[in-house]
Amino acid sequence: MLIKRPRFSHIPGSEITPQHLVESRRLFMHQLAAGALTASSFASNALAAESARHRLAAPPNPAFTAKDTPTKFDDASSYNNFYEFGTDKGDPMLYAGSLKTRPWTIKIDGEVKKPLTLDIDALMKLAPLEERLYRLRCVEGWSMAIPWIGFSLSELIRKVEPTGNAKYVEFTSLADPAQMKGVNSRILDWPYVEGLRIDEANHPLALLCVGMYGQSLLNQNGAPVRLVVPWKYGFKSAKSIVRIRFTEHQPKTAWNKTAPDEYGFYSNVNPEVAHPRWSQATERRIGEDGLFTRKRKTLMFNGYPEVASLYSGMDLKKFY
Ligand SMILES: Nc1nc2c(c(=O)[nH]1)N[C@H]1C(S)=C(S)[C@@H](COP(=O)(O)O)O[C@H]1N2
Ligand SMILES: [Mo]
Repeated sequence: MLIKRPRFSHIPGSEITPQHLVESRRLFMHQLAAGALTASSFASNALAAESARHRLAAPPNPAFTAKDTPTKFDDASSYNNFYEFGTDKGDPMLYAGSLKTRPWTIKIDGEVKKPLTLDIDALMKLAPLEERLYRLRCVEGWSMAIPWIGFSLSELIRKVEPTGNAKYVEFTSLADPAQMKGVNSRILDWPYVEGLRIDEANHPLALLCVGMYGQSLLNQNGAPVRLVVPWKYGFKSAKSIVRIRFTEHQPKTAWNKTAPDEYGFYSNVNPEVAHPRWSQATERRIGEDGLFTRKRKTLMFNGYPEVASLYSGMDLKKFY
């Protein structure tokens, strides 16, 4: 997120991004087809194997596929917010390589009848994986459309059987200064904590996400598991989650603790409620950043009107 209003500057994909591996594979196939494969193509072959290792198959779910053109993989994996690795957009790509995502354990506890401690590979088999193209709108005023892979968070909630006291769900990200250089800075009150009301968490749109663009999540995008809540500002979608706790009281979230007048608990995308320091009425779609490109109008609930009933009778100016 931000302290100061940022200016978008395009960060070119690194030489080492998996997209580069994909490109190499394409080249390899091309050479293969052209019969021009020689010993010198051996290197691309190794790159192809590396790319295949991350492949994650999931059929697209048409009911959750936005009409938008997907953002380029290179942009989605190089222009990131993940303050545990630094505050610049390019920091996560540069520094998240130090995060070890196996073994990885997620604890699900609090107000549930069946608490669970799950290994990430077991979590990934809890429900069928599917691909969903969702818009992601950052509070900073930019957006993307990303083909995420995962399943509805409600699938997990069902398995742990929340008690009658479970009114909220709290999500905690890993905060290990040994693996995450940004955690040594005091820019946020670590660990990164986010939360949802339980009915929001149970909405089918709320996605427990383990992949994107046909492969497992890259570290900079929140590997091995993150949340994606497409009708809320991006910061609600906590990355690299280690704990999911069901609570009776509203969780204290990291951004709300840091700047309560700027970041509320709900944080629904709302073009009518300005951030105290800038309007939220428009957005820049990453990849459409040409000199003469018009900004897009931001849509209520980020263009997911089906969630409106969750907030009926609520003053969304007050509960921002
Ligand atoms: N743990 C953690 N989760 C986080 C953040 C963060 O700094 N730390 N940034 C948030 C913000 S502000 C946004 S916009 C999205 C960005 O997700 P992306 O980089 O995969 O597009 O992640 C969110 N999740
Ligand atoms: Mo954000």
